[in-house]
Amino acid sequence: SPWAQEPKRHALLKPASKRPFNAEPPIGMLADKFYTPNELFYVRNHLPVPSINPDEYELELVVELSNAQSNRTFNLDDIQKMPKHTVTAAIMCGGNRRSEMTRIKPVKGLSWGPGAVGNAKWSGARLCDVLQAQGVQPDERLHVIFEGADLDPTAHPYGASIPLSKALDPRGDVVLAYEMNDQPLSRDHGYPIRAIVPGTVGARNVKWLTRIVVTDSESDSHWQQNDYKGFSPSTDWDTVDFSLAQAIQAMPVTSAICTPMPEERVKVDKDGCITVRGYAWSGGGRRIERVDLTSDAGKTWHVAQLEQENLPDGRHYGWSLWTARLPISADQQKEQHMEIWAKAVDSSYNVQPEAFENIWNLRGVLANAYHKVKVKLSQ
Ligand code: MTE
Ligand code: MO
Repeated sequence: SPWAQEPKRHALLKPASKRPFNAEPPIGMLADKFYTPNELFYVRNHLPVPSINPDEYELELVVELSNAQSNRTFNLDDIQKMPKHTVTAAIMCGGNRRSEMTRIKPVKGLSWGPGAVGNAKWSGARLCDVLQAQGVQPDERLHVIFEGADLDPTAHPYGASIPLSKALDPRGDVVLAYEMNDQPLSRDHGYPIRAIVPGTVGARNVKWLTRIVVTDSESDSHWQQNDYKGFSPSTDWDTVDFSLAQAIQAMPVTSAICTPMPEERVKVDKDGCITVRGYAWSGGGRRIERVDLTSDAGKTWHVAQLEQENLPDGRHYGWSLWTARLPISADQQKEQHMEIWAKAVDSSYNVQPEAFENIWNLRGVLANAYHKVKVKLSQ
């Protein structure tokens, strides 16, 4: 059975599906640490986890230009001997928070809560160094295809691609990573090497990387062509034409409340406030500028305190954790229940949409409306 070699997983990872293994950590723990502990980092596998012997591991690089083709093979040592680059990046699944979108109308996809995201420090060789050493020059028409060692039943590997301009940009911080939070990658997260494409949807961060192709077309894989794309709320399975939509690359701004959790009973403190914590993130290296919270459906907003790296905008790939103290009125305390809303604003002043109705799409991706959590109050 292809499932006989699956790794052991942490008991707190709650599976959305077991084969392939897909799981997110308890939301209440997600904002506890700026760097998500490796064993609690969400796992999104489309296929069985490949078992790779590091001594036999090979990474093939193919450069296909109109006038020339070159091939080169690297082993693990070759990659680890190159200058080591470390970048903090949140990885988020394109379907993160899908379960909230499903409440509007059913969608196809794993029912993710807000935990299909994690933040880590990734170390490895920079893809721009590898490509430059092979003489690859900037060209807006080209793409970089990544293939994994995980194969579907027809022996096709998991694959995805990114524009060459992102791969060659030294500020793009794309790395062939062999470490996650200073530890060797675990099998679930891509051992021995995965592509880390900061600011870009999780699907392009290909694990168990075995092949890189620089060429003039995007990956022809299912996941690049017929999945991870956005559509109008009126597009349905009878009318959808995947060839007309752009593959998701940079993700839109989003945030989520991690504590309190839905339906949790929260104690109002002696100053008449409750404390709310969560995360916020935007794709494309856009820093989070602000997170706003309301407990009265937007009549009054309270600005959260941010915990984030001090990095220039455009190259700010990690998430921001935030904490807010929300004053609770006497009326709310009497009613004993209320709803908290969170919305984030990024450095381009992009802001989350208020509701899911107008961003609903049949695959349930890009689910970034305000996060709304109902809680109960106690004295
Ligand atoms: N890479 C391979 N080879 N196979 C996969 O199934 N899943 C992708 C991406 N890379 C996938 C892959 C998707 S959709 C996501 S969201 C991220 O890996 C999840 O990364 P993680 O499991 O390390 O959190
Ligand atoms: Mo994903």
